[in-house]
Amino acid sequence: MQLTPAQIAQYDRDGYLHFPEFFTAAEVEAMRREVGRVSEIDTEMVVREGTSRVPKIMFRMHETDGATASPVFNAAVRLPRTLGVAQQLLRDDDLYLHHTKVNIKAAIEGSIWPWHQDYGSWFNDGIERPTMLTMMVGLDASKEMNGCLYFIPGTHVIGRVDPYFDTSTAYKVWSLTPTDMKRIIGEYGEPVAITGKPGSLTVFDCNLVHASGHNLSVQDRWQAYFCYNTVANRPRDVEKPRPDYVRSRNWKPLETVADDGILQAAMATA
Ligand SMILES: O=C(O)CCC(=O)C(=O)O
Repeated sequence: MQLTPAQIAQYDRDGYLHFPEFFTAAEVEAMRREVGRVSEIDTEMVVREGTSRVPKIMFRMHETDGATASPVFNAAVRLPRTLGVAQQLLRDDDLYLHHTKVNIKAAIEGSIWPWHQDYGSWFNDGIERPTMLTMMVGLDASKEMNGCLYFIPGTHVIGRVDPYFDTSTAYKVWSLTPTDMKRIIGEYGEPVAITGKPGSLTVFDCNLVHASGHNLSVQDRWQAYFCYNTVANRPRDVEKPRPDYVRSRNWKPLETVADDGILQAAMATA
């Protein structure tokens, strides 16, 4: 999939691009089946809400080894539509995944992600430059009521703002301070709700300021996140590195698969 110069200019200006219909219903169904399967597995890569069994975050489904490995997600991250778009936006053919995850945001129980920049924590992983982006895949409809993301368009150009470690949230996040957030919203304007149907895709820059609220509805809000980095920008060694499922050590350049790779993988494992 070739992006137009206008789409690339829009990404450079706003820090994100939204594609309302990116994956087919059959592809969404194949990914959802895998999320359901993996959510039952007991591993540290499936994080649950508090002490309950309710899944919250599921990591590392894109790899071919490990407890959460999923051939369907392994294909999803390498399609010409996904990997190819990441290569165009990062202006580099050699990419790997810093991590991938599925955020469940369970009905009623699913909790907030405070205002942050992803590069706020990825810098601490030893990554020197913000040549990174995330693809957010809608596996459910995302709405304001079920805890969709909010972006502040254009904030990626600020660069990394020093975060603090917010321990008040269920999943602790390197977050932006209230003082910084008031200044940023004053300067860049009101947040935009990123809503969409199942099968939508939103690509966003690792310095774009974003957050999400509680899921106040009675339906889960499943979304997958594929976080690409350039191989040239792989992390340097740091003291006490985070586990492989959040700070990958697999820096081999990703290779593209066929564009119907999700369905092929689903059929092969059925
Ligand atoms: O899934 C969500 O609601 C928010 C996730 C998020 O902001 C992140 O992973 O950086």
